[in-house]
Amino acid sequence: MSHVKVEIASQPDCWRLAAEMAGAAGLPERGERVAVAGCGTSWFIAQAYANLRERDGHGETDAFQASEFPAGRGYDRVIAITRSGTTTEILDLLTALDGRVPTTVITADRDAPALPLAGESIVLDFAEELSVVQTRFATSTLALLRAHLGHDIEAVAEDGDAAVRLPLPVHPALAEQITFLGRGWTVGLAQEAALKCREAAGWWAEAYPAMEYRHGPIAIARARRVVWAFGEVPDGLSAEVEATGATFVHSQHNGGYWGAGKDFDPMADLVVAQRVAVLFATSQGLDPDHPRGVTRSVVLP
Ligand code: F1P
Repeated sequence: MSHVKVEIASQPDCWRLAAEMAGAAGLPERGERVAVAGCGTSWFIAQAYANLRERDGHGETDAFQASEFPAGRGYDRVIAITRSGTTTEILDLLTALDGRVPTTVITADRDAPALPLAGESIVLDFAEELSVVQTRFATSTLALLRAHLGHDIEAVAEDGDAAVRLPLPVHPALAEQITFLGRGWTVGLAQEAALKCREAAGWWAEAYPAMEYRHGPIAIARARRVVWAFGEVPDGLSAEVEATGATFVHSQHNGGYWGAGKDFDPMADLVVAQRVAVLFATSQGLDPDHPRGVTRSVVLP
């Protein structure tokens, strides 16, 4: 079995462990103006958290790719998310911010070079991964940050327990392309789901804020293509998608893929999408742990 399959299945228990660290030093105070930076998967987790923190009234929160961080802006704290703690853009950002603003790094490796560059560090070593493709470190980071916002992570983990087991709603033989949609904090999750399909399987996947989808991207929809929405769905969108011949997937649509008749947390949707990405890889005979052209982190000379 691939490492990533094991890591995906372990996510709900990792989220429970992450939630126990919600009191860790270095997480932002209520009212602070915060920026969160990451690259790749870590950037999408930063987006999801930034939206939730602001939505929940904890303070203005921005998310940036580490490489595009706006150097001139004033923040009360900058949080850097990096599984490896080796990504060049993250190390450069922490170096540039040193002494100017309080910083916190969230990483999986307590020996990572990012640690001494940050004021505070939070190490989720239980969520470290052998697969190049990130799953449980990313979602455990989000679970930690959500727990700090006061979310009930046990309820989220119970949805995750179902998500690691239930039948998959998309089959590679019937889906040549997937577009993921989200609203608010699930935009970041939709981006991450699409990245998983591209990274793990070289599968054509895109992602958009759901209200943006009608502004052009819907032209991609047709038979044998899938539109998969996380969270709230704009009125009328499922019918518009189905009119193109594409398949519309949502946890609650047409009886849903949960078969349980209740709303599930969108982090559980992401788990299902991760499983689909792995299936897309293995169905082509690819190794999802070692995707073509992707390295565990990007370390530039
Ligand atoms: C960031 C990252 C991963 C991506 C790939 C390359 O790594 O962009 O998200 O999947 O493995 O590196 P990190 O800074 O979180 O270690």
